[in-house]
Amino acid sequence: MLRLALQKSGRLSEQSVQLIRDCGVRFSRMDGKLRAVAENFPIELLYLRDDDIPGYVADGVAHAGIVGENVVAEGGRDVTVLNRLGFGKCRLAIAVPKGSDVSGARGLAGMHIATSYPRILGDFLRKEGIEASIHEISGSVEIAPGIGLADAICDLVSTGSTLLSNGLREVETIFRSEAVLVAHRDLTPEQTKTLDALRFRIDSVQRAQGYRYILLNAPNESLPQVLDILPGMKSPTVLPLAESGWSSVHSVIRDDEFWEVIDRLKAVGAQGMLIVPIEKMVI
Ligand code: PRT
Ligand code: ZN
Repeated sequence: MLRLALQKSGRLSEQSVQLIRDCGVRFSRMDGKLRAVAENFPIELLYLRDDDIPGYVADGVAHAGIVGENVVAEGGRDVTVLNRLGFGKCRLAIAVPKGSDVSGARGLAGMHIATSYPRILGDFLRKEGIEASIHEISGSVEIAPGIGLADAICDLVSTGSTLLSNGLREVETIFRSEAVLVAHRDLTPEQTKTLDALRFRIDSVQRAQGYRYILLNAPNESLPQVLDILPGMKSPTVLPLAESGWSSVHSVIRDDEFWEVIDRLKAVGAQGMLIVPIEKMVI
């Protein structure tokens, strides 16, 4: 049985649970319960505070976990980072009051910086050779300059609206983070096997998220151009339509080039395009 720790409630909880469900693992999530055993996969889920996850995994109480990379780096516990999961993206940034004339990290010399991330900030300042003092606070970091507690802050940012509404401006990003799958260093062969099976499913789910399946009809004379635009996984499937002189083409396209590909296909005569999401992609 592999014990997997997820954030109990917070920014990563929903997507962590969804990812495991997308991997075909069935479990019930009852409010208030701290653990759940999966019905069809040898894992047990533990719901914990995010800050506790690296420690539980390092100590082997949990064998793996899903947590923000920022929490892993700040905690300094010995865990292996296995997969980047593509959600919970944010950056740890230094910000100063809007009116300040500090323009880059160098300008922070001699300042007091408030943060909940003293380790990551300390490493950054040391590496850059900047002498500034770190004031550790556990929450509401963004109000520190306004109440005279610090000259600058170092906090997580995603949209930037918290900084903006507190009259702050970013000067430097010092760390980029997203949710990661972490594991204990010494797993038993059986635990490793279960974790590998889970990672195989995670990869298939993630790969599918970056692609869509496309079906279209094209006159046979424009097939060379259509196939040129649609490389597909290996090569596209081409089937004859009942109407002679026409073919149906099936392929996959990347999400990030979706509209560009559609426009080019239209321009070479493709019709009746059907684009559908892909649930899993196994290669
Ligand atoms: O209760 P528990 O200890 O488990 O949770 P928590 O309150 O400590 O963490 P939580 O749920 O807030 O965040 C969990 C993880 O989500 C973090 O460790 C990050 O990896 C990730 N994450 C992604 C964020 C953000 N985006 C984020 N924007 N964590 C926090 N924020 C906060 C930030 O601290 C600031 O207060 O949101 C505010 C800024 O947001 P914007 O959108 O205004 O820039
Ligand atoms: Zn926390």
